[in-house]
Amino acid sequence: MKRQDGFPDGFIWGCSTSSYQIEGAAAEGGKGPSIWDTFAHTPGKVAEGHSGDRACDSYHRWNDDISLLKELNAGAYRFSVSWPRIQPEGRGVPNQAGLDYYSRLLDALAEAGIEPWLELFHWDLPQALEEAGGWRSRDTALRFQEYAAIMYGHIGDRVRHWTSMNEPWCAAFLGHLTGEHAPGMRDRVAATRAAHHLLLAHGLAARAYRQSGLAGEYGLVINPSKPRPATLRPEDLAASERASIERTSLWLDPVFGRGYPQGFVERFGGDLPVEAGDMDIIAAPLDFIGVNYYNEEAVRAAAQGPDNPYGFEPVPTYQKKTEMGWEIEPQGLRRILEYIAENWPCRVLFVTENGAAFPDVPGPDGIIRDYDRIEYLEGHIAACREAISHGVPLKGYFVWSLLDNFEWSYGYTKKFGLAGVDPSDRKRRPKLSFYYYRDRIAGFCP
Ligand code: IFM
Repeated sequence: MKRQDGFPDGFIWGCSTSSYQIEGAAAEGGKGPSIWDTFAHTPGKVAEGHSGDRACDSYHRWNDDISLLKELNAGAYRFSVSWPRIQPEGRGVPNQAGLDYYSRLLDALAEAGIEPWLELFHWDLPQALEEAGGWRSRDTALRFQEYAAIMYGHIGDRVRHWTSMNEPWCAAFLGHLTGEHAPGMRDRVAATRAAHHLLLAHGLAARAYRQSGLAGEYGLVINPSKPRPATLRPEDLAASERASIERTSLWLDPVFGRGYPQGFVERFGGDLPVEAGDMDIIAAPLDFIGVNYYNEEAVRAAAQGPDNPYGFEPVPTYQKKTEMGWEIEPQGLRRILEYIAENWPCRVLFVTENGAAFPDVPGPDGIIRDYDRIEYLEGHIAACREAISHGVPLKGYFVWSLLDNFEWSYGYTKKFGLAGVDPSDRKRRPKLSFYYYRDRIAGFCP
């Protein structure tokens, strides 16, 4: 039956999660520590001293997650593999218990008819590699290639959609420039080196995938942004241009074989540890780009200094905000998709994350009627439909997130899930938005 909502047949509807945010079992099954285990256990780094030690306990309750996905009738589930579960020290022979965990998950997804979207890296770098220089070191990119090859060899035949990594901007800049994320550094040179090695790791892993002979689709997930200038003053226009380069072209230009953007090279090129051949590796052919979008913002020029390493800053805007303080601007999703489709030769785009944190206060009956999240999702899904009608090759949409989970430095204080997770027994409790999304997936939303 033809869909009533204007989305093409075959459009992929899914949900996203990530390993450290949901798995828990931080020291079980032979898993080694990651930089997020270390960071979360460092006093003052995460709200209320929270950590991913137990998270949603998906290491044990993965079946509950699959039941939710089945109830949604989701076509796809995007999850990440915990590198230190596979290689506790970030190198060497794989840990069988770790491989078995993902193998069980894949079997159950196959049985449920849900397409796995496997992501190799969502920020939980093995701590042992951090101690050897982390993403500042070229060797980490080589170790990533080794880890990727292990995954291709063990489960490659059961996964048709692969992504190397999630939002390398966050790993490089939040991790090494502002220190909000693990490993918590505040050093521009470190951030620039990390950016290059993340891209190199992506390229090495993508090339290894092609060489493996596997025939799935391979992509990279970024969180692009093209902030509005706060005013038309030249310095604010330049600030918005710089912000857009760091969030968007710094990643897409090299991946599409154009090298690093001039605006970045002029400022930080001396810190980019590029070696002969790197740019070709980074430009390994891709099947799709994943776009994570939450908000737009407006920026103005600001004095660069220890408290503002970017040299630009967001300005308050009039739009309604989510619990993260992020403005709600569905048309921003359409704009960024169109901007990417017009400026880079992407054959296919997916919205690999979109969603919002809200207070989620339960009613007297215990049910969370999260109308604000429903309105957010409805607006952004409508923006996707508009982008498609304007010619954007958008082929799917994933909600962030299936579950309330560990929201990095905010711990469990910010909730993005379609389902809550009871802290006492880890039971999943669908919110009203869960049923909204189920109906939206079905193509009929009353
Ligand atoms: O929770 C994160 C996710 O890990 C990466 N993208 C943004 C989400 C919300 O902040």
